[in-house]
Amino acid sequence: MPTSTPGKASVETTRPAASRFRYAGAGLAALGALALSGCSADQLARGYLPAESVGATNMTPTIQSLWNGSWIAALGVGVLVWGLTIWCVIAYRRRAGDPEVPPQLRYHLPLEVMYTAIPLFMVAVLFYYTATSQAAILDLEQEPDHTVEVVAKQWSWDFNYVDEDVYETGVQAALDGEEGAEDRVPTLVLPVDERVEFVLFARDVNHSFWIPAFLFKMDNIAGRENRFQVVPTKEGTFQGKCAELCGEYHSEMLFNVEVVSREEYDDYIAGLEEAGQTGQLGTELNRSGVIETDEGRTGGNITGNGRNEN
Ligand SMILES: [Cu+2]
Repeated sequence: MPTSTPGKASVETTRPAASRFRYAGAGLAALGALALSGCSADQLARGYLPAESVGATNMTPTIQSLWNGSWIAALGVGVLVWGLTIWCVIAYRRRAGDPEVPPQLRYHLPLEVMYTAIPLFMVAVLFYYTATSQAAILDLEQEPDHTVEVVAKQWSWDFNYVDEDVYETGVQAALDGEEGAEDRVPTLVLPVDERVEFVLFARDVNHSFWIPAFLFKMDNIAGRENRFQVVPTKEGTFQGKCAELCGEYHSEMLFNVEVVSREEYDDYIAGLEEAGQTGQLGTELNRSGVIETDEGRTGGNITGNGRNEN
């Protein structure tokens, strides 16, 4: 027989449902306004990454989805945590007539297991996607169609086209307010849809080879050799820059990247030959005494080129 519990209803102090909906509605409206202010569906879809990165290389879809997935996961967790926090603050705030100390829930084992296990699971998921993406991005298993040595120096770049045995060399961009600075920086020319392996060196201090449209950068470390491969998949002109603070004119350490058809690439290489830019710009140009190239990691031309002359 069910019996009534006299007095139970008299301690009911929760707010009317309509009031709670008003709080939730205001919160959602604020979030919506934040999300929608000044952004298009396009920008949102690519997570505010540069527009020119869409389809730029074989790896940009992987990087794009890792970026977007991480943000969606982080925002989901954020909204849940903020939502629960705000709900607790409002629903369980102290009211007149409440006891001095509310019921204490410490040493609640299931709760503690839950808030250990769930973050571990989330970190494991993020780790999995990061590790698999990174392994794909840094994979060197395939035979490249071209090898380009990217030699960073204060404050410009040399590009050695290893298979073609030609080079391009640059000087820093003089950013003096005059138009056309981008025409005076070195240009890296790559054939579209062909796999290129970059071999990164530094002549003096550490630098970083960054093509923002490729959504990827890698450091040029003094005395080390770093490598990565990529397949540019979209013709066009992109900007490149140094992404490691390397001294006074770091901001002028700029270059262009032109992804062109195979015919244009061959023309470009022929032009370098005609200009007499044959051979490779090796370690003989390194700043003496600063660099000791790591002998155990030879691979590119530069490591075996004139290193005894220093
Ligand atoms: Cu630099």
